[in-house]
Amino acid sequence: MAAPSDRRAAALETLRRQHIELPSWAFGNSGTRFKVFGQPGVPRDPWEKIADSAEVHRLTGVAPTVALHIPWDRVDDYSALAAHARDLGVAVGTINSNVFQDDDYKLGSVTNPDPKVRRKAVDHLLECVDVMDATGSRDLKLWFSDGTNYPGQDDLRARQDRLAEALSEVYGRLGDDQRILLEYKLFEPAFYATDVPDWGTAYAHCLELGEKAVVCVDTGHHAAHTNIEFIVAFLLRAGKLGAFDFNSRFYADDDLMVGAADPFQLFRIMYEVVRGGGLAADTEVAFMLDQCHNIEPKIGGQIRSVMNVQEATAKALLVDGDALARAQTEGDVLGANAVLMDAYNTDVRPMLAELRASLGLDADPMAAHARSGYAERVIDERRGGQQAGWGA
Ligand code: PSV
Ligand code: MN
Repeated sequence: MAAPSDRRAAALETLRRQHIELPSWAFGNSGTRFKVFGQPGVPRDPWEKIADSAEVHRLTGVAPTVALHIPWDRVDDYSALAAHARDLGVAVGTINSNVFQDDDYKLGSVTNPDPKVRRKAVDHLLECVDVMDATGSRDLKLWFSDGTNYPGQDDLRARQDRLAEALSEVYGRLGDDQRILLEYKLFEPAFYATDVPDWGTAYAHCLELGEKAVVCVDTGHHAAHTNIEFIVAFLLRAGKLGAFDFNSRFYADDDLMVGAADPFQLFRIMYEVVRGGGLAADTEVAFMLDQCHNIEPKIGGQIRSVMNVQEATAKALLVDGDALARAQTEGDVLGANAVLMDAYNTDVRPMLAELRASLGLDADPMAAHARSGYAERVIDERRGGQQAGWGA
C-alpha cells in the first residue's frame, strides 16, 4: 500500500507533466446574445491571441498549446503562425472547425438537406485538415450546431446518414497521426432535435469511423444532473475518450470558468480520469479549456481556470486507491465515500506552490500576472484596429 508521502510524490510527478490546452477564443471579446462587453487590450488577431496564451503558459507552466478556431483564426500562412507560437514558447494545438456561422447553415451544415451546403461544410472541414498539416496539429475538433427546431422539419434518420457520410469523408482525409474529436451537445442552437446531442451518438459514429475518431466531452454540454464522471469512465474504458472541453455549465451552454462553481464535480471527473489511466505518461486524452470570459479579465480568467483544473487533478491523484478498493470490496459504503472525501478535502495549494517553485515559477500565478505589467502593456500597445471577438 502506498504511503501518503509516496502518493504525494507521484502526484507531483504527474502534475509536472500535466498539459492543459487554451482556446484562442478565450482571449477575444465575448458575451451573451444580449451584449458583448469589450475590454481594453484585447487581441486584434490570432498572433496577439497566441501572445496572450503564451503569457498564461509562462505563469502556469502547464499550458503549452493553444487551440485555433477556423475561420476566427484564419491567416494567410499557418506555418508562420505556428512558428510565431514556437518563438513564444508554445505550440498550436487542436484545430476547431466552424460550420455554424454562415447564412447557408441555417438548416444545418453537414446534415443540411441541400447537398450544395453539405459540400461547402465538408470542404471547410477538409480545409481544417490542411491547416493541421501546416501547424503540425494532431486533432480536428468537430462540433455541429446541426439540428431542427420543429417536429417534421426534416428527416431525423436521413440527417444521421448525411452526418455519417460527411464524417467518413473527413476521416478518410486524416493523416496517420491525426484524429477527429467528435463533440456532442444537448441542445442549442437547434431546440427540437440536435444531430449529435449526446455521448452515445458521438460514440456510435466514432466506432463506425475507426480508431482515429474519438469523443470530446465538453463539460458544459449536458442536462442538469447528468453524471459526467460516468461518461468519462465509460469512454476511457472503451478507449474512446479523446478530449475534454472544460468549462462550467451555468450558462445555458458552457463558457464559465471550469471548477469555479462546482469544484467537486471537476474533482469527480478527474478522479475517473486518474482511475481510467487518462493521466498516464502516454495518455492521448487532450485536456482543453473551451471558455469565454465575458465579464472577467481574460488572461486572469484563463490562469484561474488552469489552476482550478490543477487543484482538482491534485486532489484526484491523492485518492488512496488501495483503501478505496478495499472498502468497495468489503461493501463499506461509508468508508469508501470517506476515502474519496478525504482526498477532496485536502488543501493542495501548498503542494501546487511546491510544484511551481520546482518549475521556477511564482507560487501564485494570479499575483505574478498582476505584478508583471503585461495587461497594462498590451492595453497601451493594442490601440486601434479591430478587436477580436465572435465572428472575427
Ligand atoms: C459549442 O458550444 C462549443 O462548445 C464548440 O466547442 C465550439 O467550437 C465552441 O463552443 C465555440 O466557442
Ligand atoms: Mn466545446
